[in-house]
Amino acid sequence: MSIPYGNTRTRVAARHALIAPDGHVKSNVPGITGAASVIVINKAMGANFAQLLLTFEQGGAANLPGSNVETAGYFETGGATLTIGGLKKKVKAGAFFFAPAGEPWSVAATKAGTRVTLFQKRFVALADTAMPQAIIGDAADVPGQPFLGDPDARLQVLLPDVPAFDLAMNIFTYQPGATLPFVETHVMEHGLLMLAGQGVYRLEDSWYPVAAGDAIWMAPYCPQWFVAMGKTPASYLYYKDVNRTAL
Ligand code: UGY
Ligand code: MN
Repeated sequence: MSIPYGNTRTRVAARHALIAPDGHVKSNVPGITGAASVIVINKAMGANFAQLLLTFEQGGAANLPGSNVETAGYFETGGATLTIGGLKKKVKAGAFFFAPAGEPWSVAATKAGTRVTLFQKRFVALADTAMPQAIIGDAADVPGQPFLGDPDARLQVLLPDVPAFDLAMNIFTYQPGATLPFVETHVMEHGLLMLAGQGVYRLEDSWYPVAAGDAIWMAPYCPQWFVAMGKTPASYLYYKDVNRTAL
């Protein structure tokens, strides 16, 4: 979308935000080299997690130490060598991973233009439950299930939906005209990246045209709805906190 000078589709409200890519500004993120790193969402916005967009040069790297932060990541384009603790794999576009809290992880030998989205949160342990394990997978191997019975709105749940995990990372793909079946209002928070296509996102009482490259933050209880528009399917990657007690 071409935007006249002095305008942007970006909106940052108290309980939701739309971040269009025209406004991105890089940060230096400790441990990440040879990359343009954008902290798209974090606690400064009001969120309880961080969403980063890393665009690597050839031979870029990320070296993150083990800490109380866990990371879920998705390779939108490019490729690299990914290591999480004892797991090591060459990955390409469509790869995803989960690095548990306490586990160091790294990305090395990135191809030029490799784009990776990271979701990071502080892990909340669950009593009598083992730590979640490291994962490296390929979204192409994860079947899309009809969402609440609609075959035109398909959900790929990338990480195990078990109590050990306190976050989820999913890909939602809509055929043109398909919608979220109702306006959701829920305790879970979302970070979202539009991967393909376009549509309209309702966030609280505002409706936003959105397209590939846009990011969205939805605070807990932000009413939300989406319709895919245009002639090609729309898809988005999103984060959600799950599986923990109400109090
Ligand atoms: O998982 C979800 O809450 C999902 N249905 N929300 C969304 O796509 N905005
Ligand atoms: Mn939702």
